[in-house]
Amino acid sequence: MVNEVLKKERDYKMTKLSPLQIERLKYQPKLPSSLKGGINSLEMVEGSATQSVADQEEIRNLFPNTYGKPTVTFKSSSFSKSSEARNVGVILSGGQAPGGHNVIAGLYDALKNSNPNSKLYGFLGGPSGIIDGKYVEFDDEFINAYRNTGGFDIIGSGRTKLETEDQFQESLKVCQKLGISAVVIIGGDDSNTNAALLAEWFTNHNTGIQVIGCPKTIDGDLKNDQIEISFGFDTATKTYAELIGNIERDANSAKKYWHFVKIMGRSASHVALEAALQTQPNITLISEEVEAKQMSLDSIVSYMTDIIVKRAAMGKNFGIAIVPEGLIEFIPEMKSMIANLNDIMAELETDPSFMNATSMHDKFAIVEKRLDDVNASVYSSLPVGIKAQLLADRDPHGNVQVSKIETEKLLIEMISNKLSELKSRGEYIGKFSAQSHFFGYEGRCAFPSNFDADYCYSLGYNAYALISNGLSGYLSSVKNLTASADQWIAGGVPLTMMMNMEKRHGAMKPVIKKALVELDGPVFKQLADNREDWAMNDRYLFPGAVQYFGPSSVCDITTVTLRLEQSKQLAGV
Ligand code: FBP
Repeated sequence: MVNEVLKKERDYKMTKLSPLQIERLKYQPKLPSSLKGGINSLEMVEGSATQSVADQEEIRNLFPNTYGKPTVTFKSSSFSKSSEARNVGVILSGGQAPGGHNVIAGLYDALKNSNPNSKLYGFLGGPSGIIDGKYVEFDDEFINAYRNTGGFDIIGSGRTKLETEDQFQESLKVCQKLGISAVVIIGGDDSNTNAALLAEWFTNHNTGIQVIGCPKTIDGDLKNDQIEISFGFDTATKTYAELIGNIERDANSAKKYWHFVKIMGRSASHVALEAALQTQPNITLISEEVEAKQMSLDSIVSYMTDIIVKRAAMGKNFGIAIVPEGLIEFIPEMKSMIANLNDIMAELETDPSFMNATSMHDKFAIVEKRLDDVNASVYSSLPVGIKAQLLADRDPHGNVQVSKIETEKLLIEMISNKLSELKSRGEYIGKFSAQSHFFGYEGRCAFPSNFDADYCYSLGYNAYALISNGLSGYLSSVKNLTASADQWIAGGVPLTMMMNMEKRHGAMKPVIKKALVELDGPVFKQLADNREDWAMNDRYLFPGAVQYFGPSSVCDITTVTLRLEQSKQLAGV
């Protein structure tokens, strides 16, 4: 039945393809040369044993079977082995990111290349699909309809956290019913934490089922020495940069608005930083810098107001300000208040007086009573809308849903108040008229850029190489990404290598460590070295739309972030 519904949906879509879709379906993604000979002609080379990035003893104790394994790389071999048919399941997990369909296409092609009788099952609606036994079986026609397309609609996604004994038992039953001996989880840091837990459980229970992760997230925060970039970051940042460039041109034409653009990326500011380097706006806030400099909300507002007033004195009553989505969590007084609030919310979720409170004001009062004194006064000083947004449900991993907090509007309101104050003291403030934007969902399902199409296909293909070499608890890794695709290096990195202990839902849990913007790194330095110039002089850049056909210099370029990070590594800095 489920298959039938999906089939009908797909068949309808196939009759309504746009000219671009028709051409993109024909695009053949590039593979690293080591994988081009096929799955059965690969040699696996082991690196040295690994350890977790922090909290080694706790992580080792929690993952006794999968901890400490070596990194691996693949090289092509002239010896070709035969492979038995296998059944594999795949899950799309967390927020959408351009290229997810190509990971599945790469995995499918590798599986069939290895043995045409192998089967690939897609679990529906994210990790809950493997628990509830909701799945589809892919065939050529199904996969071909989604090659090089954006979105996760091939099987849908979800944010269920796989962590309980019951969930693992149910997953095992479903895998055994379908004869599945390996599961691929395509997700970000939290979803790959799920993958690590499931891998450990399956190994510990001698199930013979392997688990492999693939690094997905537009946020760009799942990266380290082994993972150069998460997929989707390239396309999403290019999409936001196109939109910001368009807004810059509009602002520079009409010269009457300040545009405040909040940009997705959750905690880390990689997306905001990359979009800023591509477009050179007047103001770019970076959450990690705000935290390092211990900037209060008031000092951020003063910094921005100062630029607005100076530009007004030059006759420029317009500009662009970029605000990273997670800013609020990095402002010291807010961070402390949110941490306190998260612990309280974990208790209040089961407290009838809070859950049944009919007015928001009653909820605010309950929360303020429970918060520590300082945190209560920070919370109560916020506008009502922001206070309510901070009480919205946590995601299943216990994170505040920063996409729901309108920081850009909070800043506009506070800057307007500060400007009124200055005006009342007789200072010249020009005219301040602001527009707010939030770019996030617009970029998550765009057609994958050529880079993401190639990278994702390679990640999926490589995931099966890891499976066929008997590995579990590994993340598919493809490196050397600023070189041409044939020189990319395919391999795997143990998931436990990226883990540390963090507080979630009020308790310490093993999680994959998020990569935040490095303030001493070349990417942030590029912004820091130029922002004074960009603030006063309009140095706007207009990157335009992602291009799929045309010269390689236009179609195959990677992000500024990746280029700068790679040049640092090449220089051995
Ligand atoms: P993940 O890739 O980490 O799952 O999140 C991506 C993301 O787009 C974040 O940037 C954003 O904060 C969040 O998802 C929004 O979540 P939702 O789609 O549930 O609104």
